[in-house]
Amino acid sequence: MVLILLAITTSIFEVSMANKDWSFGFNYTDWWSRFGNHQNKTQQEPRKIIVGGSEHWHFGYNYTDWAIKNGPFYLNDTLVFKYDAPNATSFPHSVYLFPNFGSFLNCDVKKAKMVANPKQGEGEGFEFVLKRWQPYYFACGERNGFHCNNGNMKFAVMPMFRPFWPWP
Ligand SMILES: *[C@@H]1O[C@H](CO)[C@@H](O)[C@H](O)[C@H]1NC(C)=O
Ligand SMILES: *[C@@H]1O[C@H](CO)[C@@H](O)[C@H](O)[C@H]1NC(C)=O
Ligand SMILES: *[C@@H]1O[C@H](CO)[C@@H](O)[C@H](O)[C@H]1NC(C)=O
Ligand SMILES: *[C@@H]1O[C@H](CO)[C@@H](O)[C@H](O)[C@H]1NC(C)=O
Ligand SMILES: *[C@@H]1O[C@H](CO)[C@@H](O)[C@H](O)[C@H]1NC(C)=O
Ligand SMILES: [Cu+2]
Repeated sequence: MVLILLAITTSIFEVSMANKDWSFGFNYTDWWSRFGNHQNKTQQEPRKIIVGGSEHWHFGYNYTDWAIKNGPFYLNDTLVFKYDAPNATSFPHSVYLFPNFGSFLNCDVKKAKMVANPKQGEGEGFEFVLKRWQPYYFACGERNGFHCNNGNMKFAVMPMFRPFWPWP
């Protein structure tokens, strides 16, 4: 998470350095057009986001990359995890939450809490609402961390407050 924040901060810094207007004070119009929330009012309702998009929740997709490209996520947004129930030829998946960054980094599934079992991803999928202002560390808990470690089935989310000022 710290690394992600650092990367974002760095990229903002680089863009701002490239913009010479900034040396003459803060241009709010310009700032907004670059970094502001461009969603209009109808889009400021909480969103429902399918984790992985059309890839759904499976082994081998880079969910960290997905989370960076599809973020930021906001409070009360819903993440939807879609995965088929296991059958004779497919492996099960699940959704676990790690209590802290360390166990997330190491895919220490024993310390994690299961929030959806291998059957709950069927059909419309398992819905998880980002209710609290805290980092969430998601992963698949199957095969004692193998899917998390080797299958990239993990990502972190820090929901943000929606901007409360109106923008026409
Ligand atoms: C601020 O930025 C906008 C958009 O780039 C530009 O149109 C405007 O002239 C700038 N205002 C000032 C005071 O530099
Ligand atoms: C807001 O965004 C939605 C979806 O993109 C669009 O259908 C709608 O026309 C937009 N409304 C305004 C006022 O721009
Ligand atoms: C997944 O994507 C992230 C961010 O783009 C990247 O840093 C990381 O190396 C990727 N992981 C793998 C295993 O490709
Ligand atoms: C999220 O939803 C709850 C319950 O609907 C509501 O009380 C709360 O104010 C909402 N929080 C935000 C930041 O929108
Ligand atoms: C098992 O599940 C996979 C993935 O959901 C599916 O593609 C496959 O057809 C299923 N196989 C059987 C025998 O049901
Ligand atoms: Cu899995």
